[in-house]
Amino acid sequence: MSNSRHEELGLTNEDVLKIYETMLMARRIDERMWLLNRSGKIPFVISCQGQEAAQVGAAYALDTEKDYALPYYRDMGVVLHFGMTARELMLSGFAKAEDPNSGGRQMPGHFGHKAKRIVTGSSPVTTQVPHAVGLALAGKMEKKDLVTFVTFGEGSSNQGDFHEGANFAGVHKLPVIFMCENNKYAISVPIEKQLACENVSDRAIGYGMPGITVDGNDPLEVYKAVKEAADRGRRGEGPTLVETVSYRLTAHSSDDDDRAYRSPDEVAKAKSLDPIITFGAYLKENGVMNDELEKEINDRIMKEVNEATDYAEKAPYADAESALKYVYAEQE
Ligand SMILES: Cc1ncc(C[n+]2csc(CCOP(=O)(O)OP(=O)(O)O)c2C)c(N)n1
Ligand SMILES: [Mg+2]
Repeated sequence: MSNSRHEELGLTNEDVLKIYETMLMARRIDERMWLLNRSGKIPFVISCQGQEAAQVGAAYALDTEKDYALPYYRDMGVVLHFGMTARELMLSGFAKAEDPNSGGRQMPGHFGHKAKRIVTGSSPVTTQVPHAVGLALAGKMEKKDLVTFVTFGEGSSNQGDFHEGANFAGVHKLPVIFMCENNKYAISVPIEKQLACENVSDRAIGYGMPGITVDGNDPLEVYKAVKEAADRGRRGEGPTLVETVSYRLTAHSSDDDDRAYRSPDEVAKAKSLDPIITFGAYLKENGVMNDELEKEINDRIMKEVNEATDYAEKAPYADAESALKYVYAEQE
């Protein structure tokens, strides 16, 4: 029997099951957050749905002990792979004191976890890009074996921060992986009205780095591209731009109504390529998962999501007195 695609990439059955589990965990947490938002329990959701394959496939190609992740707000799959837990994400959703991301000070989706090498970001889109470039420069100066992995949307690839960061990383051959999660929309603006070039990856040539566009619904394709980019970075050959093409399966956020600017037909068509379903089917076709194992995984994940929800709902809010902590220097 010939090797399956994941075996050709050097991945075991255990590896691909782990990728699937992390993708499914991200999806189930996200779905729960929408329910909590619609029932008035959490203030805001910004979804990863439709982008889990790109996120987890990419993160799986990195070294979580050495590399740094600079995620953007949809990257639940990335931060889960870097070790953030369902409980931590729910604490952030409920804005509770114990939330490691910001102690309940920030909106959900502003990921940050020092011990887990997840660098906190700001609300203005693309500010994480120059941060990733600076971190890679520091790593190079200190001769550390690390790459930085930064993500952003295709709309955000129009921001100056992307172009300045990419140029600097190209000139100085820094170990940065720029990953654009192209989900075809920037809020209500469709891709045709965002870019005059065909692919976001076409922009790489201007900054002296390779650019590649891959199917963002296929975690194995994304893994392969990011693995090659990480290897290049570690060899001192500089940055890479990877574009993953998928589709935003939900509205932009819990405050958006996407019926105003796209048709239900278009969304239904994209749902037929939902990576949770297509990667699940791949695992079954290749004898890695059967119906029984699929149910077992799903049940285990739902139990964890339920426990995380209960814990975070009951957890205390931050004390009012702590509101100015980290804003002003503390007196000795
Ligand atoms: C500098 C800046 N301008 C505008 C916004 C408001 N805003 C938040 S998300 C977003 C759309 C970004 O689209 P894209 O980069 O494609 O990412 P997606 O949300 O589609 O994943 C905008 C305009 C912002 N946060 N920061
Ligand atoms: Mg987008």
